[in-house]
Amino acid sequence: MNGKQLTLAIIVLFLVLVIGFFLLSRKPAEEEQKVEQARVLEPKSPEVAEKPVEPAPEESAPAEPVEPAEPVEPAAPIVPLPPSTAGCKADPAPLAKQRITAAPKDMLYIPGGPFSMGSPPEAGYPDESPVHSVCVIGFYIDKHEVTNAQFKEFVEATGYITEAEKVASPDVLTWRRPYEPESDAEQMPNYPVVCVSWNDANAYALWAGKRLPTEAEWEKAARGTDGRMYPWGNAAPTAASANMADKSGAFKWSDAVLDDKYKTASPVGSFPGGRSVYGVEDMAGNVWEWCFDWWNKDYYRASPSQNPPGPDTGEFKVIRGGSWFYSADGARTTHRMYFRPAGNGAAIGFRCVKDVG
Ligand SMILES: [Ca+2]
Ligand SMILES: [Ca+2]
Repeated sequence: MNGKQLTLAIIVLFLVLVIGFFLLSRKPAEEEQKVEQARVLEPKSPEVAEKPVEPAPEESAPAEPVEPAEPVEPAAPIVPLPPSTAGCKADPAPLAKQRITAAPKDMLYIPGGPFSMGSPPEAGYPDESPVHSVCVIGFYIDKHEVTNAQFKEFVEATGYITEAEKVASPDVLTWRRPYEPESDAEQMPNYPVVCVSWNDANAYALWAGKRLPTEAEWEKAARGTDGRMYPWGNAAPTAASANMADKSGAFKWSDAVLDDKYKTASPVGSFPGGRSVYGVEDMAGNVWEWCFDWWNKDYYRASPSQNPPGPDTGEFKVIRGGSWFYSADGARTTHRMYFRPAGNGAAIGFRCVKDVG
């Protein structure tokens, strides 16, 4: 081989190496798409819908929960507004009627009086027992879960930054991009706000002149006074009842027959067939709802019979009602789930209540 041939061979070899490196380093578009979808839709654990006897919070986490490891700055202390501790008695009918008529915009009146809280051991998990009579003072509750449009109003008025937004990562889902980094809450004004922590929800409630519902208030608004299993009654859920993990979502625990048409959340009030007896919407499904109370599995064994405010302290806050990411079991009115107050997820939102007078 002469000098010219050697030079030519070196050049050819160099080109082969460059082209080979380029081809190997290029990831097919289809593969990239699969990785992205998996990150968004697959839960941390396939057991999410199989609530254990002693629920394990980490395994029961809705989609993509985020617990900020290092907030950029410490959150300003926000003191939660406690529920009323005044005496409780059933509303006289004329009073209830008057308050129903006088309800604030987009809120419904839940009459004061006793109701049956919890479920018997054979019908629920241990933390739902025992069934006990609880009296709550009449209160107003949001007809719908708080929406993106409402939360945006709060953020624009106060400059509030949610806990998820304080995590400096473009991959973290926030209320502004709730289901995947490309999703845009601006385009979904009537959807429930999600990826908000208990602290964020509480801050919104105070700004709105409201508060988060106690578990007892939430359960009464969902269940009424006749001990029903679901907001609409005791009939098993149908595709018209609630947005749950159905065939649209195709999660491992999805109901393969139900077809509610929503893979993730739905605009609030999309399931009028699932209204509670008081007319409250989406108390079963769509998104879990933060409650005021700390969660304690034994709380029902010794809770006060009037306006129970939950334990004094705890590690987790209660969430209620199930979601688009959970089986129909979560939609039972007595089902109790819980999550860390600084955590959030694409299947957790909230609604507020307001005291009378
Ligand atoms: Ca669904
Ligand atoms: Ca809900």
